[in-house]
Amino acid sequence: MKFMTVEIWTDITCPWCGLGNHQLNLALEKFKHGKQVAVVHRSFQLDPSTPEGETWSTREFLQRKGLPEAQIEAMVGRIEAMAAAQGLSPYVVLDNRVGNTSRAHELAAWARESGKGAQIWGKLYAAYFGEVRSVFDVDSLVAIAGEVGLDTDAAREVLTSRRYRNAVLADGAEAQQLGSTGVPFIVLDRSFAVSGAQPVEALVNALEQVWGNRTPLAELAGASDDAVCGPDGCLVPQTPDSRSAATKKSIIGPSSSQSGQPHVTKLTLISAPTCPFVQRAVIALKEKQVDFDVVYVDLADKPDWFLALSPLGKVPLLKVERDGFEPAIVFESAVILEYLEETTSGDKLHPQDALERARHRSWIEFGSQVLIDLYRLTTAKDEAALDAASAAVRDKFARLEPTLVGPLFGGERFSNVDAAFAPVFRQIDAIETIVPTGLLDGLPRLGAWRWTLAARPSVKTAVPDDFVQQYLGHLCKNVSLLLKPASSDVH
Ligand SMILES: N[C@@H](CCC(=O)N[C@@H](CS)C(=O)NCC(=O)O)C(=O)O
Repeated sequence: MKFMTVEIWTDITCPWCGLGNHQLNLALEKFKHGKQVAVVHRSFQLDPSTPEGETWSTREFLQRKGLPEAQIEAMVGRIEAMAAAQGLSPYVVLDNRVGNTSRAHELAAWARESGKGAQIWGKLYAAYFGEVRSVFDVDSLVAIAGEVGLDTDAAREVLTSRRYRNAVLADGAEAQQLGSTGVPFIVLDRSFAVSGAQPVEALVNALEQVWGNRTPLAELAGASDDAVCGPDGCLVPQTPDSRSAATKKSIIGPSSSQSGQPHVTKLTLISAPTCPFVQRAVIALKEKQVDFDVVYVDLADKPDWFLALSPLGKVPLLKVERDGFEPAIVFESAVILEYLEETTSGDKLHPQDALERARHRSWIEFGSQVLIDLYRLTTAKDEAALDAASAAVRDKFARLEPTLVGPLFGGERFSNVDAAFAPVFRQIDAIETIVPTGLLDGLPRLGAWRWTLAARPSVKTAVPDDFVQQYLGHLCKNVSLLLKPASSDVH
């Protein structure tokens, strides 16, 4: 099953961006493989140096740039008319306010990690251009987060801690590396770039071309990048009709094999931020120092393209793009580990000896069962279920204890079994920030292994830095009995 990644870089108060984002959504509805497209929203701040904490009337802002009133009215009138023609009405550009958009981007970067990138960007544009609401201050942004179903306390923490500031800057830097000077900037499968808010038909055309042709594309005639906002302001075509239905082309990297030898060119891990099975693959990729991209999905609201790709409706999925081949999907975490071991360079994470290797595979499967027991433990609805799940985990840990060599599973070398169990201990660590579990009591080798894994850089960086908050948030939402201090004597 094929699928395509579409990345869109935009700013928030940029009028072409709201329109470009909307036109991309319309194009994906028209594109016959739209359900097989993963859209990744990325940040591009047109003027990161704008002072924070202040806003200005957009009209005055444009006047201060030296634009005559009549020109401003004509320019904005045309943008508003084009927006209205696409169903965006009201679309208030001039009687609005501008300011530093960093915080709104930080909120969006965080929401992307929860699989809510499309929702938050849609809501930010609707709030700003449609309802003339502020997208600059913490309280307004927290309210917007709540309206797309994000946890408002967590959103406030993200906005006040500024933890996502660097992620926003990194997004912008990446767009520049890819050749963007303004936004909106849309990149299809990292092989074709569309600059400016292009008409829906042009976007559908570009999607079809990239879908059907993964070799470098011929230059399309009549390139138009005039519906674009840059650091110095927004350009407007003379008339809407003067804009060509063609798209600007830019090949970012080679997409066909020169040698005829198949080899991995790009790996994308389709993930959820707290999934322990996903972490196994992330840890292995980091241990092997293999580059990869991450696309998050919201498992509570699985997108159609994901359901089309995932035979079991689960993450992780590994999308593998090789020169000269259709992209392929590998599913099941243990199989992904095997595939990485066989195809990537970097440290080997399986033993050389066939019997030892088979033993390691057996213990990885055992680790999957422990994760299932832990899931039962954290979702138990009554004391009996809680006791049974707790006993199942402790029994399995007791069986594991004598097989551990230490400090890692098989000795000094990191292996796939370590990658498989690190997420088990991470979940226990998170739970134990609230209640003791006693799951590792009396198991000194497992205890030492747990801390060795927790200190490992590949393990530490395998999750978003608010993992504990997100994971415990899920447990609280499910009213986990485990988190009730009254039940802590059971485990
Ligand atoms: N056996 C699978 C388990 C993967 C799994 O359970 N993933 C969970 C998230 S951690 C999932 O996608 N659940 C969604 C669902 O079951 O609807 C593997 O090892 O990859």
